[in-house]
Amino acid sequence: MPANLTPQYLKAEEEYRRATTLEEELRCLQIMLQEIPKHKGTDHLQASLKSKIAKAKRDLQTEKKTGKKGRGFRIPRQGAGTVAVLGGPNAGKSQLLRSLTRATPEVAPYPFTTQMPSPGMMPWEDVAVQMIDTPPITADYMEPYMHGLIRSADLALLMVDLGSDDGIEQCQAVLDHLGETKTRLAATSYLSEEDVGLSFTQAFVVPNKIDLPEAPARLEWFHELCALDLREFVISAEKGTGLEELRNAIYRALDVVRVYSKLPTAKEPDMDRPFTVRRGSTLMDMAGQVHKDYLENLKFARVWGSAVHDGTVVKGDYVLQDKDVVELHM
Ligand SMILES: Nc1nc2c(ncn2[C@@H]2O[C@H](COP(=O)(O)OP(=O)(O)OP(=O)(O)O)[C@@H](O)[C@H]2O)c(=O)[nH]1
Ligand SMILES: [Mg+2]
Repeated sequence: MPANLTPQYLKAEEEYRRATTLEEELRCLQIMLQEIPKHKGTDHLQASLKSKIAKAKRDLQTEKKTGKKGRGFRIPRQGAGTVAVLGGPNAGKSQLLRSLTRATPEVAPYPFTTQMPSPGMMPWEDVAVQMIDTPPITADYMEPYMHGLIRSADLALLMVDLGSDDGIEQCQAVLDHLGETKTRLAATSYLSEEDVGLSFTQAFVVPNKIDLPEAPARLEWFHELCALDLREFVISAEKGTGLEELRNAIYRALDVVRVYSKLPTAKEPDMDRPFTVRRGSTLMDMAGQVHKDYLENLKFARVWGSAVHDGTVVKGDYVLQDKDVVELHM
C-alpha cells in the first residue's frame, strides 16, 4: 500500500466500485479525496481522483441537461449480491439464467440472441442472489454499459462454450477485450491503487456444455491454451451438471452474512426475510438498511446469535455474525 489509507477511505473506495449512479460515484470520490493522506507519495493518486471528480461532475451536468442517464444501462441491485454472467456468443449465458433462476431469457442455437441485460434471482437457502444475463462480448464489440455492469457486480461468471471449436478463442476474445479497458476480471475484487479508474471484479471461469461428447477434449485444450488465475466450475447449464457446486460457490463468494430483525414488541423475529450485509459489517451498517432513522437514533440492540449470549445488549460497532437475530432500539 503506497499510503496509509484510512478505513473511511477504504470504505468509500469499496462503495465507489459498487456505485450504481453518478451521484453515488461522485460522493465516494469526494470522500476518497478528502481522506487520502496528502504527501508526495500520493500525488499521483490525488491527481487521478481530482480528474475523476471533474469528469463525474461533467457527466452529471450532461445527464441533467439531456435528461438521459449518461452511464447507460443500470439494473438496480437486489438481493444478497449481484453476479454478471459474461461470455462470447452462444456460450450458454441465458441457459444458465434459466437453470439457476426463474427468469426465462430466450435461449437459441444461434449467436447474438440476447440483446439487453436482464436480471433473475437465484435462490440460496432463505436468500436470493441477483444474476444478470448479458449480450455477448466479442473481439470487435462490447456494449459500453457493460463496463458499469461488470464493475458494480460482486462477481462475474466468464462462460466458455465447450460445444464449439470456436469457444476457447471466443473466451480469449472476451479477456483480450477487457484487457484493453479499465474493467478487468481477477481472483478477487479490488481497485488499483496506482490507477484510480482500473477496477478488478472477482470472477469464476465457467466452461459449459460438458454433456457434449467433444467437450472434455476441448476443456483440455482450454487449460493448455489459457492458464487463468480464476476458480473454475465446469458445468452443463442444460443438464444441470455442476450447478449445485456453482450455486454454493456463488453465494460464498459474496461473503455476506444473514441477519434477522426482530421488533422489540414482537415475540418472534421475522425469519422469512433476512437482511444481508458484507461479512465484517457492524450493527450500524445493518441499522441503516432497516431504516435510515436508525442511523441517527440507534441507542442499542439486543442480539441472539453464535457470538454472544441470548439477548446481549450491543452497540453500533458490534460485528454481525451469520444468522444473528437483532432487535434494534431507538
Ligand atoms: N448441449 C448443451 N447445449 C447447451 C447448454 N447450454 C446452452 N446450450 C445451447 O447453446 C445454445 C446457446 O445457448 P444460449 O443460452 O442462448 O447462449 P448465450 O450465451 O445466451 O448466447 P447469446 O445470447 O447469443 O450470447 C442453445 O442452443 C442452447 O440450447 C448445455 O449445457 N449443453
Ligand atoms: Mg443469451
